[in-house]
Formats: sequence, structure tokens, C-alpha cells
Amino acid sequence: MQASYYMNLEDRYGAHNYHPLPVVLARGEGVYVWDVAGKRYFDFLAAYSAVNQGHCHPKIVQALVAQAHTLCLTSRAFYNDTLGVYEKYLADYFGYRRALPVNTGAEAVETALKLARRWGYAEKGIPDGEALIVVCEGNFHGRTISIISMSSDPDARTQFGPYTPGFIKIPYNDTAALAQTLDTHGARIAAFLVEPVQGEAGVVVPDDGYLRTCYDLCRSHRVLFIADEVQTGIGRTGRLLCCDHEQVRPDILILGKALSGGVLPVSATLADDEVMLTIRPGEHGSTFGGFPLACKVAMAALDVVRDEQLAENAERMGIILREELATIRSPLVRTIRGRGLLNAIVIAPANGKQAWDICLKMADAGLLAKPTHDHIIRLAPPLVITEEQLRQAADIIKRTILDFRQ
Ligand code: IF1
Repeated sequence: MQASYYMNLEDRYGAHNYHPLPVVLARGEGVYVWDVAGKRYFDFLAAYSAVNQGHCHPKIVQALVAQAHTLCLTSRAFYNDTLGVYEKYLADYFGYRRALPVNTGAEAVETALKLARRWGYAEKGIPDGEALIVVCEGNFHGRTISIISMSSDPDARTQFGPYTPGFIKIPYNDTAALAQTLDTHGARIAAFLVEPVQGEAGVVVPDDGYLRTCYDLCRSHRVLFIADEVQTGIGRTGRLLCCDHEQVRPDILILGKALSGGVLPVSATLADDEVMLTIRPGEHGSTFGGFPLACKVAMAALDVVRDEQLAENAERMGIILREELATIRSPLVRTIRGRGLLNAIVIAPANGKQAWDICLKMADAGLLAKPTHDHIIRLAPPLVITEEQLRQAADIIKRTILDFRQ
């Protein structure tokens, strides 16, 4: 069927909560996707960093299919022969005592918020109901009511009130602001929640040392440092975790997206006993959280990250990509920024043309990317990309921008 057939179905029967590029995809393999007409594209969005291992990675799909024939879901009403094996695998892989598995990134963020508040009351002695959590302007942590209550983005929060209380917003990449807030309210602050690189805000990379300084400030005020690595984790920025760039070990680590290689919604919150054991039986949960199918998929997905050295490849390929893009001489390009294979081009709009128009032209030329906040084109391919593929893709980006008729 024609692309328009599928677009019309979504328009007629679906909610209108997205504005997709007019491309209808039918197949994915590695760094490539194909549309219904059989046209091949480089996928430079990788489902917002959920497909770090490449589309339909055979080892991950094999794990999915095998477990699907065996045991998909038991609920947590009973034990099974997979969950504990996965929890140990995950805890050992990232160096924590414990893992709490859930499904979406937002659910893992909500879990982290509940753990932080509960720890604040049970361990830090914050008066019940008065815990505060510090977050950053420009954050994106998901779409639930409590999470958008932390947001500074009108598109994410307008007319979804009333909002969950208990959050203090400070500027991102501003350690003085955090220090002042901790000095003023530290006794009631349970945690500081931060993206090591702000993804949705437009791949905003903080100054070197920002994470380390924030972590040390939190330590000195007995405040939990929570890293939302849903988008930056699992090798994306050139290390297993983005926090690894500064040898920071979050008190609570939030993972999602590529934890499953883009095969199933799989997320998790990791912490040590003092935090994790503040939640007792019956006080938190999720029907599908840590279900056997997800456990096997996630273990295969993480095996791939390690065995194929995807973080190391992301580091190398990211350097090449930024070098290639830096050669573009065009008034359309304001700046290039990123870490590993999480990068962005900031476009200087001209004559009414902006990032969206460039993305349409790149799609015509065989590369898919999507703007965020009007003028920023995120460039985040699967981490399995080879140097040859990367240079081919960079040529498409460069040619499209240089040939762009404004
Ligand atoms: C959309 C982008 C948005 C995330 C971080 C938690 C979550 C996300 C750092 C929640 C999710 C997704 C959501 C998706 C588009 C994409 C995204 F930043 F990646 F580009 F929206 F900002 N923490 N990010 O990035 O995880 O519940 O979605 O599994 O909502 O449009 P989720």
C-alpha cells in the first residue's frame, strides 16, 4: 500500500500527539530502515537512542523468540527462573547492589522519585510530606503528571495541572545555583535529578566537571544524586554511562530505551541497599516490571553492548562525525555539539526555512533525523555504525545543508 494509506489511518484513528516526518517505515536492520516503497535510509534518530544496538539485532531477537515460546509473564505474585538471574546480571553489570525493573523510562523516573522521597523520610529524617527534589530547567524525564510537574517546557505541561508539588527548578550546568539551593533548603532536599546531557533540550552538554561538582555538593548535604541515563546511557555518549566520563557513580541510576535494544519497553532503577530497601513488599510494583521476556531481551541487549564494544565505537564515530560536520561552511549552521554518538546541529533559520525543512531534504537524500525545539537537529544513529557508513551519512548531511535553497 501507498505511504499515504498508512498516514491517513493514523490521522483518522489515532490521537494527534505527534507530528511525524512524512515517511512510512516498514523494515529495519542495523543502521538502516526502509519505507513502504522500499527506499533505504540511514536512521539517525535510532528511536531517540532506544536502538543503540541497531534495528532487529539477531541476538536480541533470538532471545525474544526463544523466551516467547517458553514463558512470557508470571507477574511478581510468584518467583520465576529468570528475574533473579537478570537482577544479578544488571546489578553486577552497572556495579550496584540492587535493581528495580519496570517498563518505560518515565516509570523508572517515577520509581526513582518515590525511592528518593521514601529515603528522605525513612533515612534522612525529612518531615513526612515535606521532601523536596531539585531538577534542572530544560529537563525532559517523561510525560506523566509528576514528571511534567518538574518540566519547564510549556508544551509538556500547559493545561495538564494541577501539578505535583515538591520540586525546585534550577538552571542546568550551574553548580553555584545547586550549591545555593542546597545551602538554603538542604535539610528538606532528598535528591537532585539530572540528565548528564540534556537530550530533548537539544543535546545540551554541560561543562567538564559539572557532574562531579554536583555529585560532591550532594554528598556534602546528604542529598541523593540521581542520573537519568535513559537517553545517555547504554553506550550512547562514548562510555557505558555518561556519568562515567567524570567517574561519578549516581546514588540512583535510571535506565531505559536501549536497555532492550528497542525490542520491548524495558527500564530499571538501580541503587544500593540504603535506598532500595526503603520500599517494602506491596509498596511499589508493575504488572510487566521485570517479566521473563524482558529479562532475557535485556540481558541479550547488554551482552551486545559489551561484546561489540558499542560505547568505544560511539566515542570514535562521534569524533569523526563532529569533525566532518565542522567542515560545513554555511550560514544555516550555528553550532555543532555532542558527546559520543549523541550530537546535534543547531540551525540558524533563514527566510522562513528551519530545521524541519532540512530534515525533509535529508530524508529525500536517504537520511532520517528529526528536529527538537524548532532549530536543533539531533543526530544519533545506532552505535553499531561503521566508519564507512558514518562518512556516507555525513556526506548526505553536508550536501543537503550546502545545497539547501533557502
Ligand atoms: C516522546 C527525547 C523526548 C528521556 C529521558 C526519560 C524519558 C525520556 C532523558 C522517558 C524519553 C523520549 C520520549 C519521546 C521522545 C523522546 C524524547 F528526548 F529522547 F527526544 F521526548 F524528549 N528520560 N524520551 O529522553 O522515557 O517513558 O518515553 O520510555 O515522549 O516524544 P519513556
